[in-house]
Amino acid sequence: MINAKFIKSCYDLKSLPKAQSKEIVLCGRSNVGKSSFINTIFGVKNLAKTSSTPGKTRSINFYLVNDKFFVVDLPGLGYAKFSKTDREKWSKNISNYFKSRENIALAFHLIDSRHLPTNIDIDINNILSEFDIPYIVILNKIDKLKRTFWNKAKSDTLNVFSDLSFGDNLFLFSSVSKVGKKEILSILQKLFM
Ligand SMILES: Nc1nc2c(ncn2[C@@H]2O[C@H](COP(=O)(O)OP(=O)(O)OP(=O)(O)O)[C@@H](O)[C@H]2O)c(=O)[nH]1
Ligand SMILES: [Mg+2]
Repeated sequence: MINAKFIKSCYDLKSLPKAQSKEIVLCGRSNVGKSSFINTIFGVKNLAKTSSTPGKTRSINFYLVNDKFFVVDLPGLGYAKFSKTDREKWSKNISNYFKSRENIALAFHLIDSRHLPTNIDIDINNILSEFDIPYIVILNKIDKLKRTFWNKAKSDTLNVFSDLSFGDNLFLFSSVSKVGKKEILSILQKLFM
């Protein structure tokens, strides 16, 4: 049984909770499905707030799973309707978060499986690599892609991020069809449960 509860929302890095538990982090472009991923993986419908309008998550949100580890929902990067100042502030916040938080055990970088990785995805990958954060790339919303395109989505991603290996640190996922849920839960189980 998984027990997940909301801990707090932080609007700046000064108010982050004490780093007393390991944490896993959800990052990626705005609207790629980070909050939905949390709800799907932990089986709680509205644990993390989702929205069809991009830019829903505007704070760093902490959840505690099984009283053991934090799950962190980051705001999406690159939402065009935010002011440039806001986008730059959050981009900096997120970079500083990865730089300063020593208890990060794993990051899930969600990428939209329907498109090639964008410049924002490349920026995120650079941040994770720069600060030596172990990460897994999730090709999300795979329910929107016909099966005949699944291999192409994988190989397009591998062409951009050549260090990835499918089934190890690259997975297909969907919060709608639940593809990939079993595999991700098994990774978390090995890490924490
Ligand atoms: N078809 C499909 N839609 C999804 C999936 N995951 C999320 N969505 C939809 O995509 C939209 C955005 O989902 P969120 O989970 O709020 O995305 P987010 O990455 O947290 O967005 P921000 O907080 O704005 O950065 C919502 O309409 C979701 O229902 C998926 O796997 N498949
Ligand atoms: Mg969100």
